[in-house]
Amino acid sequence: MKYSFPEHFWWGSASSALQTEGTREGQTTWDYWFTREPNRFHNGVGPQHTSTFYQHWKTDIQLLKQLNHNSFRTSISWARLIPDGIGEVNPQAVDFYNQVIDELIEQGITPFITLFHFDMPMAMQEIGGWENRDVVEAYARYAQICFELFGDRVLHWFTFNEPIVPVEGGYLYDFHYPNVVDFRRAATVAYNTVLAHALAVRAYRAGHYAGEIGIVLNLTPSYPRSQNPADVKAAHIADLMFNRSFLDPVLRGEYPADLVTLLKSYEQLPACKPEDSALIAEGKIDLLGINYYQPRRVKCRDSAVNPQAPFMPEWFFDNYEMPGRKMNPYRGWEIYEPGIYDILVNLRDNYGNPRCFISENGMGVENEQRFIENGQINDQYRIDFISGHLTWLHKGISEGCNCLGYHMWTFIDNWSWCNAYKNRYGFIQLDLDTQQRTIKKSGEWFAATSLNNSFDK
Ligand code: BGP
Repeated sequence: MKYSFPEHFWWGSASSALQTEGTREGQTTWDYWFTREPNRFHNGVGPQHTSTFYQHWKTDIQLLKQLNHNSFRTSISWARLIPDGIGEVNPQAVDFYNQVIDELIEQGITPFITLFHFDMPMAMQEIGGWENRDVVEAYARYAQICFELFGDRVLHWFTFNEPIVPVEGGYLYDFHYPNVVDFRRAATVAYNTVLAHALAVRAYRAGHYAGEIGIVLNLTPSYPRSQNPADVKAAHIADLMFNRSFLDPVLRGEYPADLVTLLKSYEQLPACKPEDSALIAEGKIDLLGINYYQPRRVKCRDSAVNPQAPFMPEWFFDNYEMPGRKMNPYRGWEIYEPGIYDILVNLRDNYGNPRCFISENGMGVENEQRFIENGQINDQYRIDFISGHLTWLHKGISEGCNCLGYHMWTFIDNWSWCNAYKNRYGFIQLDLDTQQRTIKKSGEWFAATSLNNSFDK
């Protein structure tokens, strides 16, 4: 069967500043944390070992063109642009981002720009990071500077990439700096991130720029083990905590009432100011980026909560390992293609069918060298992964969902936070010693799909 996509469908990939660029003036939390605890990073490889986009941006953009990308998302590094987060703008950074943006446009690739992809300037973290409203203000200033510098050419802006991940990683589950385990502080970080988002949207609207502004959320549809009311309730709470805590403010302009009630009853609500609600309502977006990697399967808890244990989302559910689920064993994530369709249908039916696109989807695989045939990685599993998801996306579009494109994570194998280079995601293989880039079979498949705006399966 042939799967064709709407005209002007966005085909591309996503990356981020910290994971690709390399050497930078301003320090981020990642640089600092690595000096403190290198053992937290796979094989002790830290954020200085990137795919060197800062040096190779021009030839890398040629490779994007070879992949027939018509669009590409990366982020601006706040710490590169404003090394201490709040002071002087670094002119070399302005030159660099201008060159990248201009070259992308020159090559017919529409730049999509994220303002924050997990990379907090260390100077901002030192004064409390997202827990401090001064940092929220500093971010709003940074966003405004970006709009002024690049907003004449960048027409698709994203305030944050997966804003719940720094909340989970840094304040609940100990996989990002500052490694705090404290729900109320996590809720404060989440809340202040929403305020920062809304301030950036406000600044964008005030500047009357030609483009659009949105956010990228990692949506994990929550499936209950069964239709038993206790399982359904568990899935509902997981959905409130992990999806709707950001989805509702950015699409409806307010938090779900039952999330607020729940957190209030456990005394976990962050400090709010009376003027916040009006600001949050101003944060409604034009375009939603959806990162989809895995579903969340839950069931009601089997055991009573230990009242001495720190308050956690898991007070309300247990994770459920569905028998027979398809796994990506390297990343430990379930592969569930219909999830993409369920997300789109939920947006269509419950959120007014917003303009959206898949901003990340991908499969990280370990030791891909074993699949080399005639000098090229034959990653048929990745082609199957992509085409499997695209068929469900196609079904969503054919049923009226407003999905405008599909971006993969990522174009060249890159450094992946605590996993460093353990799992490779790229359309293009990166030789870490020589920095040589070689297109994988999936890259060729994607280039053909993008060119034809269709694929056969
Ligand atoms: C997303 C992030 C990316 C990227 C990707 C792959 O959550 O936006 O930055 O890293 O996941 O995940 P990981 O690197 O953890 O394997």
